[in-house]
Amino acid sequence: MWWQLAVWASLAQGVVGLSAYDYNTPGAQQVRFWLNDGDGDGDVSVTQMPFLTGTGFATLPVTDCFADDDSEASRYDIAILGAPHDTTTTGRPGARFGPPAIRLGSNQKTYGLSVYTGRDALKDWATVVDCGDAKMTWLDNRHALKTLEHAHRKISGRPAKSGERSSVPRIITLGGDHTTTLAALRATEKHWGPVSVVHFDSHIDTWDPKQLGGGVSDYAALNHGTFLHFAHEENLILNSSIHAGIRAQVSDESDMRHDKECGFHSITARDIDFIGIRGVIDRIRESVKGTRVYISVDIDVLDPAFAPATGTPEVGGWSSRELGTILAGLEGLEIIGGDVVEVAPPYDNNAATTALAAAEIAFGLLELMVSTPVKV
Ligand SMILES: [Mn+2]
Repeated sequence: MWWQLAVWASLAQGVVGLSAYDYNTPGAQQVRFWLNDGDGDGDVSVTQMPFLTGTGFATLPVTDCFADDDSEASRYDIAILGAPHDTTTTGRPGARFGPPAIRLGSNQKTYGLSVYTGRDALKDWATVVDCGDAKMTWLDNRHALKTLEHAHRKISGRPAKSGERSSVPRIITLGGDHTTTLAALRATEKHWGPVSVVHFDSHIDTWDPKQLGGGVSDYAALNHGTFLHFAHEENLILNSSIHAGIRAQVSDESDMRHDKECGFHSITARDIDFIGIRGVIDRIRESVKGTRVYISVDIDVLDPAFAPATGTPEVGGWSSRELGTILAGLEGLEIIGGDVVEVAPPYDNNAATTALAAAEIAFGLLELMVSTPVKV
């Protein structure tokens, strides 16, 4: 029958069309699928598959940065360090499990070439390593924070690999509750002096210890809501510091007054609706102009829709794309250290949404550090 012929002809045409069609590059020759294409086990490589290798951040090799070795071969420019600590949190604990979760979330970052900047932060001038975690005890938070500070000092205590571009290795810390930032700031002060802190957070974290925690003891005074008060008291930070993404309630106006005394400007979460991402970037750059910068990102700056697994979540935050664009807008600042903190994996979902966001942010910090080398 003529209609049967027509059906067969169109089917045949479809099959021929399919085999010749490359949906990315119309007209290109079809390339044969490589799987099973070869002569057997000779094609199997134990080193080439880059995904899910279960090693360091972005599948970097985990390096022993604590050995007494400052030989040429042991040097690096940028180090990832885990700070598994959550005994100074006022809300839901669990951030002690943050570092391994963020590393797992970073497996997709093996291929480092950014479609936005055209730069591959893992293969640029900087030698980047993952130092594993600081060995912080969960039974004494003062001892734990001292350990973290010493880990920072040890890691940044050897000359940087690329001496012509950077003198001191810079560290990106994976938290851990936010008190871990105080240990990092104490260590950076030794090399860089007081710095501006760009503090992405839904909370101000400058609370007077008498206000947050009720001043019941000196031990209780230092926590993840007061560490910036202590950073100010210890002259670790400059009054050009700035919060970004603030939205959590405070107890009374004295909290905001005290926040100003600690040297902070402020951008609220809702400001982005009026001044836009460009406005947020401009305000941050204006605030820290001419100073060295430490960028601290509390994952709770993101809306719980993007980062549910955190100690003290606050509704109405920024999206992970908005934060990524804001971070990228800080390129060119002299960033001497940074962190992503308050990732508490027990509250994450099966897709590990929070850990993925944290890995994205940590990689964003790495890109900024690679974009702008800093010398003491
Ligand atoms: Mn915080």
